[in-house]
Amino acid sequence: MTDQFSLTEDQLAIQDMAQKFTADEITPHAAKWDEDHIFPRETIKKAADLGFGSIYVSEASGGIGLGRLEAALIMEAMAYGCPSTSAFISIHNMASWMIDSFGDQQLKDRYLPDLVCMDKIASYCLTEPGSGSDAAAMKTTAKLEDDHYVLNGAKQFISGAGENEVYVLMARTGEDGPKGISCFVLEKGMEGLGFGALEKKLGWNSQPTRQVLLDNVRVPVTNRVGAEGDGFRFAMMGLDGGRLNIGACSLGGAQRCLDEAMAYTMDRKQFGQRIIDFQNTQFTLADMATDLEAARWLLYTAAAKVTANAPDKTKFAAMAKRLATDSGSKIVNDALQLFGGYGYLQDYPIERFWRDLRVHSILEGTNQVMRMIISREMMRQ
Ligand code: FAD
Ligand code: 2MC
Repeated sequence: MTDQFSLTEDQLAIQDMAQKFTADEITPHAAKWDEDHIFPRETIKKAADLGFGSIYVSEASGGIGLGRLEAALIMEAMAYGCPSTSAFISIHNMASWMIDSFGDQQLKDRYLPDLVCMDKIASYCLTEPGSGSDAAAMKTTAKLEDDHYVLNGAKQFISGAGENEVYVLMARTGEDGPKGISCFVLEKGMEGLGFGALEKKLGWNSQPTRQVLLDNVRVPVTNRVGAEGDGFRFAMMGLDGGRLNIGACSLGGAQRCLDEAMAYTMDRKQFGQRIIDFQNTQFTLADMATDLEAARWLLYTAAAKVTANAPDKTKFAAMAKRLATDSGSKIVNDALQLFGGYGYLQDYPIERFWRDLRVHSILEGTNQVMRMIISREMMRQ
């Protein structure tokens, strides 16, 4: 199992560990987390005990220093139980990686020890009420006053806001456009840092989403990540990996629903025969499996490219996110159809996966933005 189209022994072992963790700690509880909107902080901490909070944070900073394919395997495995919780852990990984990759040593020393073990959890704050897809049009300002920046503005749709302790936040320190944006680390409890009301959502109910509100928040200069003006580039580099993970969460959710649909259609009978004995069912299942494998292997290829810092990594990450999230949602929708009316009930997990995966085509860059990135790169190359 070591040729270029197979996972290595180490990767299989990581996948196995993540699958076992999911079966024991996530799958039995995910429906309740969704129904009662429970944020499973204790389970997330147990995931961090296995290193899943710092998958691609360097070993020098206390992380487990793995590559993006390993991260995708872990996210895919955890999403088999709960896509929302898996994606939440992915966002923390993305924000922690930005501090590790672009922060200076004092910033790493101050924040990463608590982040790698997830005693503290990090949010990623890019989107604003007036700038979602056009992220570089952000209006939040950071004005330098002696040894502090003073931040004012609002961030929209922030996963973990209000619960999390650390906020990796992009704000404008200079000119209009991407080159005037810098990256900062903020902490819950800083004066003037507030949160909006809890958003009521279609899915992703195991984690809170709120606005982050900035009213003259004084942030020490030492909390700036990297140089002034580099924040947008850091944010985009973070998203190259984040998008792989969101795609992987769709793969895990789709695999779960495919497995559930196989089992259900083998059991359920109509017209005197099993649902799976109708050729329509077999063809539907065959297409679901084929589309899932195609998306999975593009995603694994893209992950290897991001690890290797390949010149076409951004294009491949966008392609993989687009395909895995669209295919994942279609596969879950087909599974729901094969369940008939029962797929629509909360007695079965399909409707939860349907709701949770829907947002993956929207966040971390909509799938229209993914097409924009892909076509731009095609024209450039
Ligand atoms: P808009 O940008 O207003 O887009 C509306 C529609 O127009 C979309 O269909 C879009 O594809 C389309 N569109 C826009 N521009 C173009 C174009 N040039 N060509 C073609 N079509 C276009 N953000 C964070 O920073 N941190 C988070 O933790 C976070 N978590 C989130 C959690 C949830 C549950 C949700 C729903 C969102 C989250 N987001 C987060 C925000 C998310 O990234 C944005 O919602 C997303 O980027 C889209 O921005 P928008 O919602 O403003 O939509
Ligand atoms: N890696 C490194 N640098 C990058 C990059 C990447 N992946 N993408 C862009 N850049 C650089 C780019 O090279 C350019 O620098 P330079 O002029 O020096 O070459 C600079 O950043 C500006 O890039 P663009 O000119 O492409 O910027 P533009 O404003 O035209 O569009 C776009 C960028 C549309 C791709 C970006 O705004 C985008 O990704 N929008 C979607 C927003 C998004 O994904 N939000 C997700 C929020 S997080 C979330 O949803 C969660 C759930 C956590």
